[in-house]
Amino acid sequence: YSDPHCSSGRSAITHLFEWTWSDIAKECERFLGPYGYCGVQISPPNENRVVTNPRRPWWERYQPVSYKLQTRSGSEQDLKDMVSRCNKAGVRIYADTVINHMTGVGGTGQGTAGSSYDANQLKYPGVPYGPTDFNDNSNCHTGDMQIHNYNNPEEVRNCRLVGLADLKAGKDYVRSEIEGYLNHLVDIGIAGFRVDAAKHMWPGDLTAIFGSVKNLRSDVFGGGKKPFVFQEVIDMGGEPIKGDQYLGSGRVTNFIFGAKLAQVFRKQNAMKYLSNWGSAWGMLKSDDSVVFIDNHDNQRGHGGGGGVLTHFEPRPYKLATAFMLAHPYGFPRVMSSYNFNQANTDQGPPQNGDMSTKPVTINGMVCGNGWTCEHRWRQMYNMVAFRNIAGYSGLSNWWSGSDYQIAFSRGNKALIAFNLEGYDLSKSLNTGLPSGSYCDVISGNLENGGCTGKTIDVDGSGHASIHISSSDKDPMVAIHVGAKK
Ligand code: LM2
Ligand code: CA
Repeated sequence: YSDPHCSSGRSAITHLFEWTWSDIAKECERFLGPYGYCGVQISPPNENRVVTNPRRPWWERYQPVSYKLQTRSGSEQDLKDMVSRCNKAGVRIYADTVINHMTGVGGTGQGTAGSSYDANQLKYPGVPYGPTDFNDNSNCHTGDMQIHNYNNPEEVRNCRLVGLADLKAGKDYVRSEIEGYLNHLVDIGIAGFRVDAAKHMWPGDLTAIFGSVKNLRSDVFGGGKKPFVFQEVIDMGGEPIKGDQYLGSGRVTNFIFGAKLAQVFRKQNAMKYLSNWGSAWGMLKSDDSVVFIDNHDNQRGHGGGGGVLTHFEPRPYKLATAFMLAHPYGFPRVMSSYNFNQANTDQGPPQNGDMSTKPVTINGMVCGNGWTCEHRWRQMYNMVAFRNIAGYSGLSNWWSGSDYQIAFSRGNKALIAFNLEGYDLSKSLNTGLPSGSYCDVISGNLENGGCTGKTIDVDGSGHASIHISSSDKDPMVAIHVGAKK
């Protein structure tokens, strides 16, 4: 379950948070395929509760009403069309699956596919689930049925997360409904699953569920392939529930990664200490991790959030993302956001008057209509290409100068250098690269045989004179053998 099934030579995904399926299909064809992204994490594709107060918040999608594939991102037909077009473009689709719970308890209403629900009586006829399919006071002992104590794993897994009706995933019927949903997505041609709130599920239930899910479509992926599974476990190191308890059913989202890099790129912890970046920092093994600088939760203070870098601080955010993509540790996910008022952590995606989602407009390389599209920033997409070119080459030629100056290579394929000091870096460094004239892919591109940004010359011994001014827009340079004059 830990192979993302990227098409050949690709190595990073993006999360197109709240995009519609038709916009994602177009983005696969016009951008993600050509620019070398491996895949896309999509918002939950199943029917969710329609929340109108606040007005259609992003988090309504984390309140399932059924497993029908109709949401504000589109219909089942739209989803199928997107998956097949993206697969054709060499881009994989990973579905965000919410299988720990249904809606918040209390109240009645409708879902995005028109199914009714009665959360007073725990009835979800669109599945159908009834009251006996949920955990109750026989296995959740907190009185109010809510989770309060994160030091008690039974409470975290059997009680209600922020009041959400908690499914009894140990029950055969519940498992079979969840498996039916996941198999439906596999039939459509998706490559894997992000598992929302995995921390709130028993690892044994997850291994049983994924153990029964079909193999991926052989016409797309070849025979005998298990879906890629990455499980959302917020483990900052201080609780009895640990990420490594979930490795039997796939990878785990690594939350220490973004928190630690935020400190480094905010100059609260010396960058030179990154020389042993990886398990030595209390993180999972590289092959067990999905890594990211921020996600849709913690960029707005939800999901254990706060303190991470986001697109609201573009300079350190680009530096941290470039480090993530340059370094071999983990399987990286680039966040792609919409703009929002930071005082309003509920705000949903850009919406029309009728509450439908606004399309992503494209002007040159930039997105409009309130979509931020970090994945289209030059520094991001060029570092995705850098990672693809680096491939399996290990980290080499580690160099550090003062506290906030580092450089490293990826074998004889690529080199990156950073200078966060308040003064310039000028230094001859061993790049490990073949001699030649390379374009710095941070300050520009290789176009018509020339560099639109800085040029860096590597001599016959593999050395290059690296110059990074403290006042550079992005105080880093990156070169690779795919962008040579
Ligand atoms: C997660 N991890 O396991 C995410 O980190 C977390 O952000 C998700 O909550 C959670 N799982 C459920 O998928 C998000 C959001 C919450 C929101 C829930 C459900 O962060 O704010 O809760 O989705 O939509 C909302 C209200 C909350 C209310 C709840 C139930 O904000 O006040 O609780 O709905 O009605 C009474
Ligand atoms: Ca649970």
